[in-house]
Amino acid sequence: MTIVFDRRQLAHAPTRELHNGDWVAYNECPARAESIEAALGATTPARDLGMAPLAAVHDPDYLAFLSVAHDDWTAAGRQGDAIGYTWPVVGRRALDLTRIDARLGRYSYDAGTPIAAGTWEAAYWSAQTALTALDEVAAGATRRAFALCRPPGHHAGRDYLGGYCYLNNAAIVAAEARRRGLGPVAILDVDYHHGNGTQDIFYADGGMLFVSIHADPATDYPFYWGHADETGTGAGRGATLNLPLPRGTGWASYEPALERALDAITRYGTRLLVLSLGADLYAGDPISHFTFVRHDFAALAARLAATGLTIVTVMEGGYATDALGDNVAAFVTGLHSNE
Ligand code: OKP
Ligand code: ZN
Repeated sequence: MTIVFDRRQLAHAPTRELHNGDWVAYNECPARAESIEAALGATTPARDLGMAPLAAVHDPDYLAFLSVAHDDWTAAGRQGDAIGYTWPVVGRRALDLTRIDARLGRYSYDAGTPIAAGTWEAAYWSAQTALTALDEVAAGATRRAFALCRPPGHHAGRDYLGGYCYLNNAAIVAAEARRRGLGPVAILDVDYHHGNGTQDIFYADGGMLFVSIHADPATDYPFYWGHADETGTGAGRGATLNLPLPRGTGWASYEPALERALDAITRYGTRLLVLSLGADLYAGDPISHFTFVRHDFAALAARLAATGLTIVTVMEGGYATDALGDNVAAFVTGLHSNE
C-alpha cells in the first residue's frame, strides 16, 4: 500500500469564505491534510510528472489564468485572496477580457473558492500527488494507492474552478490512466457533494464511466448538477450515472446505492477504478448532512476492496478536522485489507 502526500499542498490557505450569508473561516484548511497525515503515518512524497497530464484535462487558457491570477490580483492593488464577484451567466457573449475581476468570473462558478498566494503551488502538487499514486500502481508497486490530495478537485471543470477545487485530480488521474493503456477506467465519486467538474469533463466522452453517489442537488451544493436524469451526451450517453440520496442518509440506505454503482462499474468491464473519496459523509461534518460514523468508512472500504479492482483513491472533501484523520484511516485500513 502506498500513501502519497506532499507538504507543498499546505501553501494554499485562503482566509475566509461566504457561508450562508456570513463570512466564516475557510473550511478547506491546511489542518485537514495534517490531520490525515498524522493518522496515516509514513507517506511517499509526490514526484513531478509535469504539466502534460494537467493539460490533457484542463484548457490551456484556464491553466494560464490559474497560475497568474493571484499575481494579477496583487498587481491590481488588491490585498489578500483573489475572489470574483461577477459571472458571465448563461447567454452572455464569451468576451476575452483581461481585467482580473472579469477573468475570475470567467473561470469560476461560485464565490466560495478564493485564489490565495499559494493556491497554484498547492493545486499543482495536489495533482502531482494524485499522479504519483497512479504511477505507483502503474509500476506494479501496489494495487491500491491513496493520494492525500488538497485542495480537492472534483468540482473543477475543464475551464473553471469552484467548490474549493482548482485542478481536477481524479479526472487528471483517470485520463492519464487511460492514456497509459490501463483502461477501461471508471471513476466512482463518493464525496457528499456531486462531482460536477468530473462529470462535465467526461460528459460527452465515450471512453470513461463516471458514477457518483451524493446528496440530492435539489437540497445541496452544487445544485445545478448531479440530478438522476443527467446520464451523459453524444458518445458519452449512458456513461454517467448519478445516484442522489436524501439528507440524513446513513450506511444502511447508502449501501444499496453503492451496490448499484458497483454493478455499473462491473458491467463496464472496469480494470482501474479512480475513487473520489469525501470524508464529509461523516455525521459530524460541519457542512454536510449524511450520518456515517467511523466504522461505516471501514464498511465502505471493505465493500470496495471486495471488488478486487485496482483502485487509486484521491482525497476530496471532509471538514470535521478533528475526526478527519481517524475516519480516513478507517477507510484506508479497510481498503488495503485484501490487497
Ligand atoms: C467541496 B467538496 C459556501 C457554501 C458552499 C461549497 C462546498 C464545497 C464542497 N461556503 N460550499 O465536495 O467537499
Ligand atoms: Zn464534499
